[in-house]
Order: sequence, then C-alpha cells, then structure tokens
Amino acid sequence: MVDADQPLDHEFALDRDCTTLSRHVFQQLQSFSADAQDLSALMNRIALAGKLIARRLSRAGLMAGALGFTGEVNVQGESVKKMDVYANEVFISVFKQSGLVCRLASEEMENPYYIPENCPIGRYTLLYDPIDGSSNIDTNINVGSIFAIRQQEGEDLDGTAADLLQAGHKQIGAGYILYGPSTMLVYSIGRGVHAFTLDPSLGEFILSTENIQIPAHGPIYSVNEGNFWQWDEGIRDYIRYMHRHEGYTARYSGALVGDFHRILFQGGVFLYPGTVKKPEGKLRLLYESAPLAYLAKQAGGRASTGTEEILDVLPGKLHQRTPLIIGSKEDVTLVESFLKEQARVREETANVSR
Ligand code: P6P
Repeated sequence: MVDADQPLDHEFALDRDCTTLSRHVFQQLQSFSADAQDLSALMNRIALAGKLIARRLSRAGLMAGALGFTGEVNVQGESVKKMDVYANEVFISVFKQSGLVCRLASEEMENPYYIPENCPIGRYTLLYDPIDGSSNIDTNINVGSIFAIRQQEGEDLDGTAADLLQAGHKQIGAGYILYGPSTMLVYSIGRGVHAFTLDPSLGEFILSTENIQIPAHGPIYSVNEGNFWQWDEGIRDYIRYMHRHEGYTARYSGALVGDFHRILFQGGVFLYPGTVKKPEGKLRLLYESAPLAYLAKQAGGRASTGTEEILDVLPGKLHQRTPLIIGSKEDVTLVESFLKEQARVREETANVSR
C-alpha cells in the first residue's frame, strides 16, 4: 500500500535533484517577489561562474596557457596567475546583460568594475575573490572563490563606490565555491548556511547539506606556523597551548576557502594574525574575511580580528586587510583570551615602569 504522505524513494530523489540553487532561494525567502526573483537569478549567475571556473580548473593541466603566471602584479602586490585573470573575467561576464549587478569589486581589480547596461536598474554589487589560494593551482590542490552581495546605497555619482566602505553587517548574502574533489557552493542570504554539490552529469548545483551549524568547539586549529616568529606574543602563547594540550590537530592548506570549509563542518579555528611584515594581516576584509564572517555567524560561529568582530569593522579602503580569527565560538574566544592576557601583561609592565 503506498502511503501518500511518504514520498516514494524515487520521488524523494527526484525532488532532491530538483532542489537547485535558484529554487532554494525562493524556498528560503518564501516569496516570488521581484526582489526574490532578482536574488534567485543572481545566485544562479554565481553558480554559472562556479561551473565555468570548475570546468577550466579540471582541464587546466591539459590546456596550453591555462596555468602559470601572467607576469603581472595585482593591486595586492601579488603575482597574478592566469587562472586569477580568467576567473575574474568569468564573474564579470556572467553578470553582463543581467540587469542585476551594476558594480563588481574584486581582489584582482584596483577599482570597481561597472557594467553600464545594468547600472540604471541593477542595485546589487558583487564583491569577490575570484580564485582564493591560487598558489595551489599549479599543484592541483583545492582552491576557491569567495563572494559577498551588497545593495548599492545612493547613486555613486562619482564612480568611487564609496558606499561599499561599510561594515560587514551590510552584506545581504555571502558564500564561496570550493573547487575540491567535488565542486561545492556554500551560501547564506541570512537564513542559515546551505551547501550545494555540483552534479556534473546535470550541470547543476544540487542541495547537499542544509542549515549547517559550526560545532561550538572543534579539534582543528588552522594557521601558517611558519609565521610564528612574526606574531604577537599572545598568538605565540596560544600556539604553545595547542602544542602542549591533547585533543588538537593542525590542518592548513594555504587556501582559506578549503580551511574554512573544514572548520564549518568539523569545528575548530582558522587564524591569520597580523605579522611583523603585515601588521594589519594578509586577508582582505571586503571579499574574504567579511563574507566568511557572515557565514560563520549564520552557522553559529564567530569571526574576530582578535579585538573586534569582523562584521563590525569599518573599512577605510576597498582592499583593506584585517587579521582573521574565525570558526567555533569557543575556539575563537580561546584565541582572544591569550591576546587579552598578553595585553594585560603589557599594560601592567608599562604601569610598573612609569
Ligand atoms: P600564506 C591565499 O593567498 C590566501 O589569500 C588565503 O587563501 C590563504 O589562507 C592565505 O593567503 C595563505 O597565506 O601566507 O599562509 O601562504
């Protein structure tokens, strides 16, 4: 006897396979309004960008001219990989003739890029790191793309996109695409964090995990210990604590997206503190730290500079960098406690010497 209330296996499988990103956005918003239509279409375009980049990455080793450096240096002072340029152009192309996104701000471009045909009506801005961790590309290790969606505020008449220099709370959505053994798109539009896996046979991102929650604590700490000599004493004390206590394990891939993804699912903390060479940190606020901080908060975790919530940081410039401590609530707080203790000791020492 078929129980009408219980979907048959194939019905369940079919329904799951039809839960694409664009459909999920409507389910999330419980609306088919114009704004919901726009956001659904926008996420669909980001998915298309992910598919185009995944396709090229999967064949880069066989394509002349796909790998290696361009010989250029970007606004960050970093050598540009050919894939960085390709991926940057993909995100621009997928939004042309979309009527959705007027401006794109990218790690690879000094100034925001305007898509004129969209600007009268497109009120969204996409901020993105087209390929995060590009040093991994030539050795076929995972890389990612990170994105944040903001609403344009005002008319931007001077073309400087100054309205982007606002705290991360202004983001209306954020996510990343992880190019790993499978290609995954993880996103949030303020109603939880959800993961989609690309089914190459369909050419669609299909819902694979809904309402991801970062465990309150996890065993992983993810940091480049080669920078130990450049860190604040408080961070060094934290690392010494990791070395001397059971129950912790180090994982670091050199690509933020993969390291964060592991922590999103298994718990723990990723940290890129300020260093002697980069006191403000290496990671960029508007299109790396803030989008991931948005996801971390939506998933019940935290993201801090060590002294301030990442989502509260007011950027002074488009490519501002911040220190980043992100992951499980308890583990981010533990790192901060070592920084606070070190600040107390310094204050006490200063008082004594006065
Ligand atoms: P380091 C990649 O260049 C990146 O921006 C992040 O993806 C990654 O977490 C970090 O820099 C790695 O930096 O100094 O450890 O090589």
